[in-house]
Amino acid sequence: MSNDHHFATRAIHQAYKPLENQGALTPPVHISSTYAFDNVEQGGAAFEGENDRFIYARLGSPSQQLLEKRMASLEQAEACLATASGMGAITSAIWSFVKPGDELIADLSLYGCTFSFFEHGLKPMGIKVTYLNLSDTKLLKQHISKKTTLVYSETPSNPNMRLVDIEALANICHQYDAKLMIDNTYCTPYLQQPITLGADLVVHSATKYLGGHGDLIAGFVLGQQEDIDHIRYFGLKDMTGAVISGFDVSLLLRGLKTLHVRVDRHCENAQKVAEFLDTSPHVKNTFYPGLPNYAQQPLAKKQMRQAGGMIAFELNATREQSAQFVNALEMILCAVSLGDAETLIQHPASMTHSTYTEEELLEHLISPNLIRLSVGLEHIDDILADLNQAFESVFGDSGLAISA
Ligand code: 3LM
Repeated sequence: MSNDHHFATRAIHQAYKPLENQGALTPPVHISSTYAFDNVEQGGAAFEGENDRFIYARLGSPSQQLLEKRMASLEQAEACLATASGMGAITSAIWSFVKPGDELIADLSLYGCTFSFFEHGLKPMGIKVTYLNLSDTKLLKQHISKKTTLVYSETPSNPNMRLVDIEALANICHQYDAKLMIDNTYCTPYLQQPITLGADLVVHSATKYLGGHGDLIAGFVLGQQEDIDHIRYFGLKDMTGAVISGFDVSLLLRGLKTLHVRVDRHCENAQKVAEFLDTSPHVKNTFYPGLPNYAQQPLAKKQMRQAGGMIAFELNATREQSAQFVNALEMILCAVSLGDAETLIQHPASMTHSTYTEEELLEHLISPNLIRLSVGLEHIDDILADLNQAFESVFGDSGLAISA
């Protein structure tokens, strides 16, 4: 199937023909750990890369290859590697390209375990990590040098919804032969395709919207064939061993089939929830790219197809009252992770971003009062009603009427 077909069609059909597989609509799941050869010569040739036979599941499997082809098509990337987790994707990719003495420049706001990997994995190995506010493209221009191997950012960032201009950053990176690596977990390729904007590598936690049902942990790295081969045969094979299981490949193929439909509804619900929060007298700030008062809305319109399903907000309240608000919710679940059918809420300073110290949270623009909401697929009236009753429970009144 060519890339002329629409996203939704490729998410369902790319790289698999039922009629060439005994009519099976759902592709078979390969769980074999090893693959047999006709003889030693054929096995030897496979190890030399002289034929395309599968060898051992740490290097890939037929069902993994199908998933990778489908995902590469959705991200408009030349190649893709599926991994056992988002952190498996991030660590396998970064370890493949940095060595002691190199510099990695990262945006100020990062998912907690990515930050922890930079602090406790890369820095002790002699890799310099510099954090900059990459929303201000000028800062990259001022700090990048020939020692910079990688520039790394999420957009929107977890948890505070800041954006970076992918195209502008890529142009600067390429003047210095540095690679731009974007974590596209929040958007998925349905809403944003960093490679088409000049990024060299894209990583995902597929645990989130791509799987979509909270029943798997997985990741992806995407980029040019040469880079992905290097990550597969070095970063993953020899360093992290973060191999995806055949069962998770199957669940992910299923998740991808409905990605566009689910994400459309996540965005529709999140827009209404963000508007509701933004008009509440109990909410100090609502960070959502779909709000007219969102500072980076022009950039959101330029590089994102819709505003996404994630919202961050701060209450006009103490940290204790913010926790009380989360605890007062009845249908909405207090849980980390995101992109599931269930609406999930959490307090980053206590949970996902507890890898940052109090000082680091402030330095990295993550307010200790911030609440993160992953808007799910329940009926919008029920989501708003639950938020409303939590406002009443903490503040004595909701401050407004619900209008979905
Ligand atoms: C979370 N995030 O709740 P896995 N990149 C981004 C992410 O949000 C995540 C990863 C990578 C959350 C997980 S916190 C204990 C739970 C932007 C994960 C890592 O290895 O698949 O979890 O992805 O924000």
